[in-house]
Amino acid sequence: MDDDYKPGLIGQIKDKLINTKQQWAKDGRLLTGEAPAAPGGRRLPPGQRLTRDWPVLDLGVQPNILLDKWQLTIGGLVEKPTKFTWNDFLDLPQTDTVSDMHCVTAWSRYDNHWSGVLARDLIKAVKPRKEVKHVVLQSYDGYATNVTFEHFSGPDVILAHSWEGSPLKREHGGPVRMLLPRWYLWKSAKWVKHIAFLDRDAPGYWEVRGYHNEGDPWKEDRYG
Ligand SMILES: Nc1nc2c(c(=O)[nH]1)N[C@H]1C(S)=C(S)[C@@H](COP(=O)(O)O)O[C@H]1N2
Ligand SMILES: [Mo]
Repeated sequence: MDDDYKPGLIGQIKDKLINTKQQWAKDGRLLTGEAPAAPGGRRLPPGQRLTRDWPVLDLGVQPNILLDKWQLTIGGLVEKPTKFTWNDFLDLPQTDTVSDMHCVTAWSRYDNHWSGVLARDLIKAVKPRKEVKHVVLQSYDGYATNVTFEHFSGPDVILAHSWEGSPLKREHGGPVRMLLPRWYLWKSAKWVKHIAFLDRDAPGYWEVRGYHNEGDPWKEDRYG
């Protein structure tokens, strides 16, 4: 973690919101105890409600990264550590996906259209070594989250720069955010800056504050 939680940023973080979420984690708020969905069954995971708008959730800092300053660096156990500029990023294969979002605060939003670079295409470009088991996503606001390499390699995992045909808005993580649609949305780092491929796990911002390490909405992996 190169520059986690800089003091200057910490000062701006909405402590109240964070404390509330941590308290929810402690209390086990929103857990229904329902069983995981049967295969081929429902679309709305247990305890979730559908929303048509798109709430904004973050640590209270929405970094403004100009495209000519934007960089995505890839490090850790890879054959080709890489620094992508905006143009380099657009030179990678571009793909459109459609997926649902499930936030641990209990809203879900269906049929989001994303455009960007599939994690699979990024993996092809940087070639992780075979010891790699975990991935850490680090963001311009000091946020970090961890996923297994298996999760990161899913066919629907995308580094998105557009939503519904328009550039992703700053409040939703533009210029580029991750989308890991099979996991609660806290795994989908906004303003992604650095991706590290590791042979060990490294729990991120919410994972060390009471959230589950995995975050499967079908198993209600809300808090861990
Ligand atoms: N960089 C960064 N990414 C982040 C967060 C954050 O605070 N910083 N919050 C996470 C959480 S808890 C959620 S629910 C989603 C919210 O994404 P949205 O604001 O686009 O709905 O972003 C996730 N990614
Ligand atoms: Mo969240």
